[in-house]
Amino acid sequence: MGTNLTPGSRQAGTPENASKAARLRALLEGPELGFLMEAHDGLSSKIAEEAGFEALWASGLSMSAALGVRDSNEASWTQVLEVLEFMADATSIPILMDGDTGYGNFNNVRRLVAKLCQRGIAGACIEDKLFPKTNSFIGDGQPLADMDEFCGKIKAGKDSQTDPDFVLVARVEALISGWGLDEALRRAHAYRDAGADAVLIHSKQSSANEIISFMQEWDDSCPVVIVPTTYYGTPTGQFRAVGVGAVIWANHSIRASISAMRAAAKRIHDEESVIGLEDGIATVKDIFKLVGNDELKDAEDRYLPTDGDAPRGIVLAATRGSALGPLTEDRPKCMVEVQGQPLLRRLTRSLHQSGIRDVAVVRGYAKEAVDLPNLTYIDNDAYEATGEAASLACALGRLSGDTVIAYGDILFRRYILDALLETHGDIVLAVDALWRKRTDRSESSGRDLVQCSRAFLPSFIEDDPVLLEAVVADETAANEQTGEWIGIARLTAKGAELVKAELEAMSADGSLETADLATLFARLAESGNAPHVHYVAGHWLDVNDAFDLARARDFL
Ligand code: SPV
Ligand code: MG
Repeated sequence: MGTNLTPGSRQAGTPENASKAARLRALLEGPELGFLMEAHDGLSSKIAEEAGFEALWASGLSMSAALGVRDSNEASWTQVLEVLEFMADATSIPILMDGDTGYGNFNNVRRLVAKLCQRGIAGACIEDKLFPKTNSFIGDGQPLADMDEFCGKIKAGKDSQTDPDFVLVARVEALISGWGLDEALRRAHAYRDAGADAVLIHSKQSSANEIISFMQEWDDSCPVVIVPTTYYGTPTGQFRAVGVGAVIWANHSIRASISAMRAAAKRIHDEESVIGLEDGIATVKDIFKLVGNDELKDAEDRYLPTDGDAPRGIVLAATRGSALGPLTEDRPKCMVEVQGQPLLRRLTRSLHQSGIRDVAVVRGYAKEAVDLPNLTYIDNDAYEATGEAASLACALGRLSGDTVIAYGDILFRRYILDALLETHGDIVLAVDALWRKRTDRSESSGRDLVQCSRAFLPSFIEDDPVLLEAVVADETAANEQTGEWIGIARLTAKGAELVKAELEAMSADGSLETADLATLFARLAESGNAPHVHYVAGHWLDVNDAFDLARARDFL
């Protein structure tokens, strides 16, 4: 909606970028019977456009009713103008405004028309009755305006339009007031001669006879618009056959909504519950869709500051952690609680505290159990047969810009991440130099031992970058340059591109499925894009088994 025009459905000969007024004009003047659907606010306008209507009737009756007042000019013209503005903003189709009697004399019509043009309203319909108006279906014999005075209003309106295609429709109430066909035709001709772009001939009979008679006498010198509210039983084909220009379905949106709202309110009141209703009404998501929340999300991405360009987080949490036994029967280990909170909650809080608010979690095992709020979830449904590199590949779409990658089963002191975020290098791994102090590692722990270009010795000075050289196969192959990657990596935009390219290469050569992330980083080192190493000295842990869990409690 909004700017989503459907050119195919437009009246032939109207260019796609024509103004709304030009499109309303084409709809009235075109060879096909046109239809205008009543709308009374932004939402009903959107719904009418969604249904396929090419123009809207901003009904005075309906707009008044929606405001809870009578169709007797109780809402001021500027209040109506405000409603119209919402309607016009909400849609891309033209609006014909029900201008009642013009809110006063010729001078009021001048101002009304000028304002409508300013607000992008395509046309107005004014009727030859007296201010304050009375709805045509109330009583009999409503007084008509003096014909010449009304012609002056039409002239004044036409002289005031700033859009050359603005449509002024003159509504003839002679049949409503019981003056008969001749008076109706006399007035219709006079109004056309005064400059009206179309005439609306209104009737409150239950048959279309007087409308058909009018059409048979009409000389076709301008389009005729009708409102078959009371003679709704007449097949639409008959209106086509007699050359009607457009039909207004004048109040059906508000009437439909009254019935629906009344039934819903009564049921909720009587049942003291919404259970019975829920399946039959629009969803909240439907509301979001109608009002275009997706567009707002896109705009936020474009215009809102991105936390000072804070990195985005990717947490890999697809594995079960079977060494934790029954604790991970119904949840993966990232959701195992440590002192009353899931590990993942603690981890994401650490990320948040370091300014990383936009965090995606790659889930796999028991993914339904990973349901913490305010996180984006990505699923690795092949988690049983794949490793961490494959999980990261599931988040390929998120690998752009500054990024922090973390395993979902780690805890660390905040300064580690803060310091890592300060480092240089396109890919930087936090590596524990004191890895040998981590004793009692079980078989299941799968440590990421890595060999670095320089060791972290007592004399270590951070000058030249330390680079990752290789993955160390097992502890017996370790030397003094060995450290343990703690499961956190920081990437710049370029680093993210390098990682992405390597993941793609691994996918191509078949090694992606089972690889862990240390292997991915070692491959980058081999291909001349060695990740930098940022040494830390303890102050972190990962959780693989019950011992780790006990350590985690102490850690906190
Ligand atoms: C309206 O919809 O407000 C109209 C049409 O003016 S009718 O109610 O039929 O008069
Ligand atoms: Mg009206």
